[in-house]
Amino acid sequence: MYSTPMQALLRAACAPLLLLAGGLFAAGLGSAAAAATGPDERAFAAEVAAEGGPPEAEVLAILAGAKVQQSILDAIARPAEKTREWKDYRPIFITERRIDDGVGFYRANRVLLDRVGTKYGVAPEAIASIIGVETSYGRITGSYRVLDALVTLAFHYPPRAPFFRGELKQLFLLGDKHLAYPIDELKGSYAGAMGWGQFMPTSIAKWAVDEDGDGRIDLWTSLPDITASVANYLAAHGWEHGQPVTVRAQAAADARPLEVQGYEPVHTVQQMEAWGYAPVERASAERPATLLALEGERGREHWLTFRNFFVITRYNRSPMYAMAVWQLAEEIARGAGRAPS
Ligand SMILES: [Ca+2]
Repeated sequence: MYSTPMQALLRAACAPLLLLAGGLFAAGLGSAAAAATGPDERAFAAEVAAEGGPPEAEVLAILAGAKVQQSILDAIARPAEKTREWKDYRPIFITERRIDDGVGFYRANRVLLDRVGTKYGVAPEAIASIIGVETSYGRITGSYRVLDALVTLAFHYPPRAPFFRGELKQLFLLGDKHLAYPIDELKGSYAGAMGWGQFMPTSIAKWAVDEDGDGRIDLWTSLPDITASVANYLAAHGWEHGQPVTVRAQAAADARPLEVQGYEPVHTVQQMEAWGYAPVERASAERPATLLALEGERGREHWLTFRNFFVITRYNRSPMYAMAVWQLAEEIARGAGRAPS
Protein backbone atom coordinates (compact mmCIF):
# COMPACT_ATOMS: atom_id res chain seq x y z
CA MET A 1 0.00 0.00 0.00
CA TYR A 2 1.15 3.52 0.56
CA SER A 3 4.48 4.00 2.32
CA THR A 4 4.66 1.20 4.81
CA PRO A 5 7.71 1.16 7.05
CA MET A 6 9.40 -1.17 4.55
CA GLN A 7 8.68 1.16 1.73
CA ALA A 8 11.05 3.79 2.96
CA LEU A 9 13.39 1.52 1.04
CA LEU A 10 11.24 1.52 -2.06
CA ARG A 11 10.78 5.20 -2.41
CA ALA A 12 13.35 5.55 -5.14
CA ALA A 13 11.57 2.98 -7.23
CA CYS A 14 7.99 4.07 -6.93
CA ALA A 15 7.31 7.65 -6.03
CA PRO A 16 9.07 10.33 -8.04
CA LEU A 17 6.57 12.87 -6.71
CA LEU A 18 8.15 12.62 -3.32
CA LEU A 19 11.33 14.06 -4.76
CA LEU A 20 9.68 17.40 -5.23
CA ALA A 21 9.37 18.12 -1.59
CA GLY A 22 12.84 17.64 -0.18
CA GLY A 23 13.53 20.29 2.38
CA LEU A 24 10.73 22.64 1.44
CA PHE A 25 8.54 21.95 4.43
CA ALA A 26 11.09 20.96 6.94
CA ALA A 27 11.24 24.07 9.04
CA GLY A 28 9.48 25.40 12.00
CA LEU A 29 7.06 22.92 13.57
CA GLY A 30 9.05 21.67 16.51
CA SER A 31 8.36 18.01 17.11
CA ALA A 32 4.58 18.29 17.20
CA ALA A 33 2.00 21.02 17.24
CA ALA A 34 -1.70 20.91 17.91
CA ALA A 35 -3.57 21.15 14.62
CA ALA A 36 -5.22 24.46 13.99
CA THR A 37 -8.82 24.49 12.82
CA GLY A 38 -8.73 27.30 10.33
CA PRO A 39 -10.77 27.83 7.16
CA ASP A 40 -9.32 24.77 5.40
CA GLU A 41 -10.27 22.51 8.28
CA ARG A 42 -13.75 24.06 8.57
CA ALA A 43 -14.39 23.59 4.86
CA PHE A 44 -13.20 20.02 5.18
CA ALA A 45 -15.48 19.31 8.14
CA ALA A 46 -18.47 20.76 6.30
CA GLU A 47 -17.70 18.56 3.32
CA VAL A 48 -17.41 15.42 5.45
CA ALA A 49 -20.73 16.17 7.15
CA ALA A 50 -22.44 16.90 3.82
CA GLU A 51 -21.24 13.57 2.42
CA GLY A 52 -22.74 11.52 5.22
CA GLY A 53 -19.91 11.52 7.74
CA PRO A 54 -20.07 12.69 11.35
CA PRO A 55 -21.52 16.17 12.06
CA GLU A 56 -19.26 19.14 11.36
CA ALA A 57 -18.65 19.95 15.03
CA GLU A 58 -17.58 16.40 15.75
CA VAL A 59 -15.16 16.37 12.81
CA LEU A 60 -13.68 19.68 13.94
CA ALA A 61 -13.28 18.40 17.48
CA ILE A 62 -11.41 15.33 16.22
CA LEU A 63 -9.24 17.47 13.92
CA ALA A 64 -8.43 19.77 16.83
CA GLY A 65 -7.08 16.76 18.70
CA ALA A 66 -4.66 15.89 15.92
CA LYS A 67 -0.97 16.64 16.29
CA VAL A 68 0.90 17.96 13.30
CA GLN A 69 4.16 16.08 13.41
CA GLN A 70 7.47 17.22 12.00
CA SER A 71 8.70 13.61 11.86
CA ILE A 72 5.89 12.81 9.40
CA LEU A 73 6.87 15.72 7.17
CA ASP A 74 10.51 14.65 7.41
CA ALA A 75 9.65 11.07 6.53
CA ILE A 76 7.62 11.90 3.45
CA ALA A 77 10.07 14.52 2.20
CA ARG A 78 13.19 12.43 2.76
CA PRO A 79 15.24 12.57 -0.41
CA ALA A 80 14.97 9.41 -2.47
CA GLU A 81 17.85 7.01 -2.24
CA LYS A 82 19.56 6.13 -5.44
CA THR A 83 17.66 3.56 -7.44
CA ARG A 84 18.51 0.10 -6.26
CA GLU A 85 19.20 -2.78 -8.57
CA TRP A 86 17.37 -6.06 -8.04
CA LYS A 87 20.54 -7.64 -6.66
CA ASP A 88 20.51 -5.07 -3.82
CA TYR A 89 16.76 -4.97 -3.40
CA ARG A 90 16.02 -8.68 -3.21
CA PRO A 91 18.12 -9.40 -0.07
CA ILE A 92 16.25 -6.69 1.85
CA PHE A 93 12.94 -8.49 1.50
CA ILE A 94 13.83 -12.11 0.93
CA THR A 95 15.77 -12.95 4.05
CA GLU A 96 16.08 -16.26 5.89
CA ARG A 97 14.09 -14.78 8.74
CA ARG A 98 11.26 -13.54 6.53
CA ILE A 99 11.07 -16.91 4.80
CA ASP A 100 11.11 -18.85 8.08
CA ASP A 101 8.55 -16.54 9.65
CA GLY A 102 6.42 -16.87 6.51
CA VAL A 103 6.54 -20.66 6.62
CA GLY A 104 5.65 -20.49 10.32
CA PHE A 105 2.81 -18.06 9.61
CA TYR A 106 1.50 -20.27 6.84
CA ARG A 107 1.67 -23.44 8.93
CA ALA A 108 0.01 -21.80 11.92
CA ASN A 109 -2.82 -20.41 9.78
CA ARG A 110 -3.01 -22.98 7.05
CA VAL A 111 -6.71 -23.77 7.34
CA LEU A 112 -7.64 -20.08 7.25
CA LEU A 113 -5.24 -19.16 4.42
CA ASP A 114 -6.35 -22.09 2.27
CA ARG A 115 -10.02 -21.35 2.90
CA VAL A 116 -9.62 -17.64 2.13
CA GLY A 117 -7.48 -18.44 -0.92
CA THR A 118 -10.15 -20.75 -2.29
CA LYS A 119 -13.02 -18.39 -1.47
CA TYR A 120 -11.44 -15.38 -3.19
CA GLY A 121 -9.59 -17.34 -5.86
CA VAL A 122 -6.11 -16.17 -4.86
CA ALA A 123 -2.89 -18.06 -4.10
CA PRO A 124 -2.74 -18.31 -0.28
CA GLU A 125 1.06 -17.99 -0.32
CA ALA A 126 0.68 -14.61 -2.04
CA ILE A 127 -1.56 -13.42 0.81
CA ALA A 128 1.01 -14.55 3.39
CA SER A 129 3.86 -13.02 1.41
CA ILE A 130 2.27 -9.58 1.05
CA ILE A 131 1.67 -9.49 4.80
CA GLY A 132 5.29 -10.55 5.25
CA VAL A 133 6.70 -7.84 3.00
CA GLU A 134 4.41 -5.09 4.28
CA THR A 135 4.69 -5.62 8.02
CA SER A 136 6.80 -8.73 8.74
CA TYR A 137 3.60 -10.70 9.41
CA GLY A 138 2.05 -8.03 11.57
CA ARG A 139 5.14 -7.32 13.66
CA ILE A 140 5.66 -3.75 12.34
CA THR A 141 2.35 -2.11 11.50
CA GLY A 142 3.34 1.46 12.29
CA SER A 143 3.25 3.53 15.44
CA TYR A 144 1.96 6.89 14.17
CA ARG A 145 -1.55 7.93 14.96
CA VAL A 146 -3.31 7.71 11.60
CA LEU A 147 -5.18 10.91 12.41
CA ASP A 148 -1.91 12.78 12.99
CA ALA A 149 -0.41 11.37 9.79
CA LEU A 150 -3.34 12.25 7.57
CA VAL A 151 -4.00 15.68 9.11
CA THR A 152 -0.31 16.56 8.85
CA LEU A 153 -0.13 15.54 5.20
CA ALA A 154 -3.57 16.83 4.19
CA PHE A 155 -3.14 20.32 5.64
CA HIS A 156 0.61 20.87 5.96
CA TYR A 157 2.17 19.16 2.97
CA PRO A 158 1.07 20.94 -0.21
CA PRO A 159 2.73 18.58 -2.73
CA ARG A 160 0.43 15.70 -1.78
CA ALA A 161 -2.35 17.57 0.00
CA PRO A 162 -5.18 16.60 -2.40
CA PHE A 163 -4.33 12.92 -2.11
CA PHE A 164 -4.09 12.90 1.68
CA ARG A 165 -7.12 15.17 2.09
CA GLY A 166 -9.06 12.53 0.14
CA GLU A 167 -7.72 9.77 2.39
CA LEU A 168 -8.54 11.77 5.52
CA LYS A 169 -12.05 12.39 4.26
CA GLN A 170 -12.50 8.70 3.54
CA LEU A 171 -11.32 7.91 7.06
CA PHE A 172 -14.20 9.98 8.44
CA LEU A 173 -16.66 8.43 6.00
CA LEU A 174 -15.75 4.83 6.83
CA GLY A 175 -18.04 4.67 9.83
CA ASP A 176 -18.35 1.96 12.46
CA LYS A 177 -18.80 -0.91 10.06
CA HIS A 178 -15.38 -0.40 8.55
CA LEU A 179 -13.47 0.70 11.60
CA ALA A 180 -12.86 -1.46 14.59
CA TYR A 181 -11.51 1.45 16.66
CA PRO A 182 -12.26 5.16 17.11
CA ILE A 183 -10.56 7.36 14.53
CA ASP A 184 -8.24 8.99 17.03
CA GLU A 185 -6.96 5.62 18.31
CA LEU A 186 -5.92 4.14 14.96
CA LYS A 187 -2.19 3.53 14.47
CA GLY A 188 -0.36 3.18 11.18
CA SER A 189 2.56 4.25 9.02
CA TYR A 190 3.65 7.87 8.72
CA ALA A 191 1.43 8.05 5.64
CA GLY A 192 -1.60 6.58 7.38
CA ALA A 193 -1.45 3.00 6.04
CA MET A 194 -3.09 0.61 8.46
CA GLY A 195 -2.93 -2.93 9.74
CA TRP A 196 -1.04 -6.05 8.68
CA GLY A 197 -1.65 -5.33 5.00
CA GLN A 198 -1.11 -1.56 5.27
CA PHE A 199 -4.43 -0.41 3.82
CA MET A 200 -5.11 3.28 3.21
CA PRO A 201 -8.66 4.46 4.05
CA THR A 202 -9.81 4.36 0.41
CA SER A 203 -8.57 0.78 0.14
CA ILE A 204 -10.43 -0.13 3.32
CA ALA A 205 -13.59 1.40 1.85
CA LYS A 206 -13.28 -0.48 -1.42
CA TRP A 207 -11.71 -3.81 -0.57
CA ALA A 208 -11.46 -4.57 3.14
CA VAL A 209 -13.68 -7.39 4.35
CA ASP A 210 -15.36 -8.35 7.64
CA GLU A 211 -14.53 -12.01 7.16
CA ASP A 212 -15.21 -13.15 10.70
CA GLY A 213 -18.63 -11.53 10.61
CA ASP A 214 -18.46 -9.60 13.87
CA GLY A 215 -19.76 -6.45 12.21
CA ARG A 216 -16.50 -4.53 12.02
CA ILE A 217 -13.31 -4.69 10.03
CA ASP A 218 -10.26 -5.21 12.18
CA LEU A 219 -7.05 -5.19 10.19
CA TRP A 220 -4.91 -5.40 13.34
CA THR A 221 -6.17 -8.38 15.31
CA SER A 222 -8.61 -10.39 13.19
CA LEU A 223 -6.63 -12.74 10.96
CA PRO A 224 -9.75 -13.63 8.96
CA ASP A 225 -10.38 -9.92 8.28
CA ILE A 226 -6.68 -9.28 7.51
CA THR A 227 -6.14 -12.19 5.13
CA ALA A 228 -9.51 -11.87 3.38
CA SER A 229 -8.96 -8.15 2.84
CA VAL A 230 -5.62 -8.77 1.13
CA ALA A 231 -7.16 -11.61 -0.87
CA ASN A 232 -10.12 -9.48 -1.90
CA TYR A 233 -7.78 -6.70 -2.99
CA LEU A 234 -5.91 -9.09 -5.28
CA ALA A 235 -9.11 -10.70 -6.54
CA ALA A 236 -10.71 -7.34 -7.30
CA HIS A 237 -7.68 -6.35 -9.34
CA GLY A 238 -7.99 -9.44 -11.51
CA TRP A 239 -6.00 -12.29 -9.94
CA GLU A 240 -6.28 -15.43 -12.07
CA HIS A 241 -6.44 -18.36 -9.68
CA GLY A 242 -4.07 -21.19 -10.42
CA GLN A 243 -2.35 -19.27 -13.21
CA PRO A 244 1.34 -18.38 -13.34
CA VAL A 245 2.82 -15.10 -12.10
CA THR A 246 6.24 -15.05 -13.76
CA VAL A 247 8.49 -17.32 -15.78
CA ARG A 248 12.20 -16.85 -16.31
CA ALA A 249 13.16 -16.27 -19.95
CA GLN A 250 16.36 -16.84 -21.87
CA ALA A 251 17.24 -13.90 -24.07
CA ALA A 252 18.73 -14.78 -27.46
CA ALA A 253 21.84 -12.91 -28.54
CA ASP A 254 19.79 -11.12 -31.19
CA ALA A 255 16.72 -10.59 -29.02
CA ARG A 256 14.73 -7.56 -30.07
CA PRO A 257 15.22 -4.72 -27.57
CA LEU A 258 11.85 -4.03 -25.94
CA GLU A 259 10.81 -0.74 -24.42
CA VAL A 260 8.35 -1.90 -21.81
CA GLN A 261 5.82 0.68 -20.65
CA GLY A 262 4.06 -0.40 -17.49
CA TYR A 263 3.42 -4.00 -16.55
CA GLU A 264 0.20 -4.84 -18.35
CA PRO A 265 0.68 -8.15 -20.15
CA VAL A 266 0.14 -7.19 -23.77
CA HIS A 267 2.05 -9.66 -25.96
CA THR A 268 1.60 -13.41 -26.08
CA VAL A 269 4.30 -15.77 -24.89
CA GLN A 270 4.59 -16.91 -28.50
CA GLN A 271 5.28 -13.34 -29.63
CA MET A 272 7.85 -12.87 -26.87
CA GLU A 273 9.56 -16.06 -27.96
CA ALA A 274 9.60 -14.86 -31.58
CA TRP A 275 11.28 -11.67 -30.38
CA GLY A 276 13.98 -13.69 -28.66
CA TYR A 277 12.71 -14.22 -25.12
CA ALA A 278 12.04 -17.92 -24.70
CA PRO A 279 10.50 -19.11 -21.43
CA VAL A 280 12.75 -21.61 -19.67
CA GLU A 281 9.74 -23.49 -18.30
CA ARG A 282 6.57 -24.54 -20.03
CA ALA A 283 4.25 -21.59 -20.61
CA SER A 284 1.06 -21.41 -22.62
CA ALA A 285 1.89 -19.88 -26.03
CA GLU A 286 -1.27 -17.76 -26.06
CA ARG A 287 -0.90 -16.34 -22.56
CA PRO A 288 -0.46 -12.55 -22.51
CA ALA A 289 2.83 -11.51 -20.98
CA THR A 290 5.25 -8.65 -20.79
CA LEU A 291 8.99 -8.46 -20.29
CA LEU A 292 10.87 -7.53 -17.14
CA ALA A 293 14.65 -7.15 -17.11
CA LEU A 294 16.40 -7.07 -13.74
CA GLU A 295 20.03 -6.68 -12.75
CA GLY A 296 20.53 -9.75 -10.59
CA GLU A 297 23.45 -11.11 -8.62
CA ARG A 298 24.67 -13.00 -11.68
CA GLY A 299 23.96 -10.38 -14.26
CA ARG A 300 20.92 -9.44 -16.25
CA GLU A 301 17.78 -11.55 -15.75
CA HIS A 302 14.85 -11.65 -18.13
CA TRP A 303 11.38 -12.59 -16.99
CA LEU A 304 8.05 -12.94 -18.69
CA THR A 305 5.42 -11.59 -16.32
CA PHE A 306 1.71 -12.34 -16.48
CA ARG A 307 -1.60 -10.88 -15.31
CA ASN A 308 -1.03 -11.99 -11.72
CA PHE A 309 2.25 -10.09 -11.61
CA PHE A 310 0.45 -6.98 -12.80
CA VAL A 311 -2.12 -7.51 -10.04
CA ILE A 312 0.64 -7.47 -7.39
CA THR A 313 1.88 -4.16 -8.84
CA ARG A 314 -1.58 -2.73 -8.00
CA TYR A 315 -0.61 -3.18 -4.36
CA ASN A 316 2.64 -1.31 -4.92
CA ARG A 317 3.70 0.04 -8.29
CA SER A 318 7.29 -1.13 -8.14
CA PRO A 319 7.98 -4.21 -10.30
CA MET A 320 10.74 -5.17 -7.87
CA TYR A 321 8.16 -5.13 -5.08
CA ALA A 322 5.98 -7.51 -7.09
CA MET A 323 8.92 -9.77 -7.86
CA ALA A 324 9.98 -9.85 -4.20
CA VAL A 325 6.41 -10.66 -3.12
CA TRP A 326 6.14 -13.53 -5.54
CA GLN A 327 9.58 -15.01 -4.88
CA LEU A 328 8.91 -14.87 -1.14
CA ALA A 329 5.52 -16.49 -1.78
CA GLU A 330 7.22 -19.34 -3.65
CA GLU A 331 9.67 -19.84 -0.76
CA ILE A 332 6.79 -19.89 1.73
CA ALA A 333 4.88 -22.43 -0.34
CA ARG A 334 7.95 -24.64 -0.71
CA GLY A 335 8.80 -24.41 2.99
CA ALA A 336 5.24 -25.24 3.97
CA GLY A 337 5.30 -28.27 1.72
CA ARG A 338 2.81 -27.24 -0.89
CA ALA A 339 3.30 -26.65 -4.58
CA PRO A 340 3.14 -22.92 -5.40
CA SER A 341 -0.22 -22.23 -6.99
CA1 LIG B 1 -14.44 -8.56 11.65
